[in-house]
Amino acid sequence: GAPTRHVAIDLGASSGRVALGTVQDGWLEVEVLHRFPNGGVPVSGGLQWDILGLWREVLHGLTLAGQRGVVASVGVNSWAVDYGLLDAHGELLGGVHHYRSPRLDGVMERVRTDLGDDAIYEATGIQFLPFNTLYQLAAERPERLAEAEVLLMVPDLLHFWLCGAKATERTNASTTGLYDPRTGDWAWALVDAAGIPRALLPHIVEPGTDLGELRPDVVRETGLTGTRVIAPATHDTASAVAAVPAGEEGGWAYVSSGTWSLVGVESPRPVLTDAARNMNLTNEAGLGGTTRLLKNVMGLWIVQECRRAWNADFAALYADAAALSTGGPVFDPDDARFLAPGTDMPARVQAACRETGQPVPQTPPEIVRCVLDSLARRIADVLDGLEAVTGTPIDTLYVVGGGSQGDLLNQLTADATGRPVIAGPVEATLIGNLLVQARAGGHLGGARLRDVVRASSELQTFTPSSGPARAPRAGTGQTVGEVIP
Ligand code: ADP
Ligand code: LRH
Repeated sequence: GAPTRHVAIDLGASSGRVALGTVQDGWLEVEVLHRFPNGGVPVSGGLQWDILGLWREVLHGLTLAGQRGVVASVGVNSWAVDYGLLDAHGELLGGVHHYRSPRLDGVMERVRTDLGDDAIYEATGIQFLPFNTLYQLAAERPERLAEAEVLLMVPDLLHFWLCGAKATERTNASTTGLYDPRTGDWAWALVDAAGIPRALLPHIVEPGTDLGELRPDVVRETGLTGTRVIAPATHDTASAVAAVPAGEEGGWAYVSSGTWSLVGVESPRPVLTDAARNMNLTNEAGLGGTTRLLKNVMGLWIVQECRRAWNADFAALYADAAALSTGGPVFDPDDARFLAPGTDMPARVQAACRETGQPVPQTPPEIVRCVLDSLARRIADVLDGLEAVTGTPIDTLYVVGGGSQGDLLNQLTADATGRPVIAGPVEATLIGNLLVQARAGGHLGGARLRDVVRASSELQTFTPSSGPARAPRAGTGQTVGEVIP
């Protein structure tokens, strides 16, 4: 058939991009038109996103896309949990708070005590993380909530600015801690118990929903005409998981690697067992009614903040870190002390090693190596936990996202997990976003989404380098993950 063109806007916590995707005969070509930095803005003792600055970058990217010709559709995805509040006139009320804002200090603890952990987890199946939307709303000033007519998650807010629709797309709704993964609706009893006005929460729509046409002001600004706004899987991690280049073989897990390392499996249904809760696992919505059963691991955030502190040449740093010997100190990267921004991040890493009686990394390469070793170790532990919770062996690990460019972390992850790591695509989120739009427009034919990803991406495999790190699995009668060096 004739090629169609779609624009994906991917806003990550550390950077954003606008890309043009061309789809033809089960093949996707992606061209990134515009990249821009993103991050928290410290203001008035809090931390916010520069949402208007991001919107300006989006408009600029759309203008570049418009210069290339006809664009069938556009869709936005972003990081999860954060939102804007609109008043009755559709005006944004104040700013968009950052999920690492100190306004959340102590709030989750209070809400957990008030509502009870059982009630919260049974209703939502979401990992207890201090920034879930449930807790953020508890930190709102009552006046701001009273003035608000509707809450829109960040991608939904941008869709509203693009086309005027007020809807919440399902995958991102599922990150809020206000969503029931079994009913697929808001967790109304919990919403009521938390004192959140029901009317704040818009109706939930599926990924692939046509939200309408561009508003006249956006058409004027960008030069795009005839372009539809189609919701992708608006949670960046959902789009990334949709673009994991796995076949139909089963037995695989993924790491969506960027600011966070989202480590999980795709499950046909939510898992809200005691085992899942004890592991503090998240059940987020994926494409086609699947569940992303995963865990938030602190991720490359720790390295990003070290980098900010040092202002160093990172290629050289990684090379020096790779030359260090194995068996160095490791710490728990999910310790809450690493959540907040700060140029004292290297000191926090050192303190964590010191407190556990290990050698304290001193130089930047030693510290980076220590962080990567710790992430790899943590990913391995989460995989073992996921196997135990689901009863399904994990033989292969797919790593997608910006972090999949890090050869050192990929190799350390293969070594720590004892599984082959298949790295790429780097722009999985953009790809997932584009393919959902293309499919919604009827431009993918019957092609399986992940087959298109595989056909269109270059992947790299990392093999565990030392002996069989894992024991033979009971019951399967075979050794899995054994690698001949
Ligand atoms: P997010 O969507 O959370 O902003 P990305 O998926 O864009 O994150 O990934 C950004 C991360 O990718 C950075 O923190 C950086 O550590 C990592 N990264 C990017 N390029 C490289 C590279 N060449 N080598 C190693 N890591 C890289
Ligand atoms: C990754 C991500 C992750 C969320 C976090 C807030 O960008 O969306 O899935 O938990 O940001």
